[in-house]
Amino acid sequence: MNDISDRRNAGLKNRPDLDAYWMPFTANRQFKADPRLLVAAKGMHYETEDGRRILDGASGLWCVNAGHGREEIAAAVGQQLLTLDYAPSFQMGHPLAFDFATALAKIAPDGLDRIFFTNSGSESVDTALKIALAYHRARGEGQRTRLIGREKGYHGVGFGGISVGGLVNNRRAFLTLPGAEHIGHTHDLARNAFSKGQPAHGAERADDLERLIALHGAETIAAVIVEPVAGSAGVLPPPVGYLERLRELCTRHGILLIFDEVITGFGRLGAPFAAQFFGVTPDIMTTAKGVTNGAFPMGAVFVGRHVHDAMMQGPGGAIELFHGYTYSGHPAACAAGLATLEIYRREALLTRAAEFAPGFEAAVHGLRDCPNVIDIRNLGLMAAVELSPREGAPGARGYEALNRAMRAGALIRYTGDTIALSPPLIATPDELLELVGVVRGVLNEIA
Ligand code: PXG
Ligand code: PLP
Repeated sequence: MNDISDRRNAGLKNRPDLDAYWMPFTANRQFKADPRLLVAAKGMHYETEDGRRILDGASGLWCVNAGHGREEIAAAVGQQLLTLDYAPSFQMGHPLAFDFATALAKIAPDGLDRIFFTNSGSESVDTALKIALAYHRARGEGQRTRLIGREKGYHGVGFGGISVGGLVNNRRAFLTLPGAEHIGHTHDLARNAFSKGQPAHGAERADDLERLIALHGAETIAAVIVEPVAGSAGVLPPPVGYLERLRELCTRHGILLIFDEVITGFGRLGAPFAAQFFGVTPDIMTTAKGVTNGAFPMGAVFVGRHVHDAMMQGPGGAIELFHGYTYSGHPAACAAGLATLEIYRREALLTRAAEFAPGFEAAVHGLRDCPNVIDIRNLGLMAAVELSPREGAPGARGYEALNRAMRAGALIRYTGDTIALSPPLIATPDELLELVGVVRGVLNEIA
């Protein structure tokens, strides 16, 4: 049975064979013993295989910013696949890729108006790191090869991304690039627990970059990459003044600053991008997820005009960047992206989070008195509730929260013992309160 509605109607009786699919970032044996299957989605809700409606408190995986089942996106993709399903991306073009890049450039932070297309956040990150290296080389500074990330950072799963990434489980079993180093993270419960919005303490953690500069020499450093708000690590907004300080240090030392906006991009904070929200402009910005509302795999790297132009040198017939993907600027992805941007524009979704952030903040911080809560963090329409780990079983409370929330009718994210909320930007105030209410019930049940 292939038809999704048939499968939905058949419910549990029609459960697929679970063995062949090796699931990503999942405890496969645990999942397959007690699977959680979603079969349909519309607006703010998923539907499970047993026909229950689940409020989406996570925008899928931080990507379905305009809510589920948007007909304009489906129609645009279907139409495009029948008009031009695929066009070679190397040495050939098609109109939609140019149109979509132009449309993205119009909402981009100042000067970041040259767009390189990828298929995911991981590819966007690897692309940005490679552009940084190639840029310095093109300017005669090929000795700038070090790439600096931050502890607790998540930059996807490519070899570049895990090298600058700072989540140890994502690195342990693998090789990482030589020359990748890390500045310290900003998670500081002692000084900042229960901060509303940006924490007051920790701008000086940016000065950690000076330690690496003193150790290696700025002339060996190509780029610094950070998430403006760390997402996967459990929603860590930057301390007041921190991003400004990083920007200033990078500028002073000729180091490119890369913001990884795979989660913060496309309205999560109440501005199109975190760069605009914070008023700090990086040299390169990586995006994915919300670029197509999660409906089609795609990523986009926003490159500063100065970086791009420095590489448009040499003989006219020379390829300026030996990099790209079979599916860079895929016609259907561009169609999905253009339809997504139109929805964002028409419904003013890229600034909507600003309107609802204060109410969401108040509601989420109302969970402070629930059992085991040791911190609550928030910015825009993203928030985290950190629980103390159960004695001898770190992560157990987080996993229990996911399962209990599913049973209570809401999808949340968890990482370790931190629960993360990032509802679609179409959420009504009542739906935001409902989501927080489910979390309250769940927290009160967890021993
Ligand atoms: N950079 C950042 C900042 C991300 O958040 C990626 C890169 C990689 O994107 P792709 O498309 O290759 O997955 C991400 C992705 C979670 C979670 O809930 C976060 C992500 C993906 C899946 C789960 O922690 N972020
Ligand atoms: N592996 C092989 C053998 C290939 O031919 C290609 C692309 O032509 C790739 C990997 C890269 O695939 P993609 O361009 O989809 O990233």
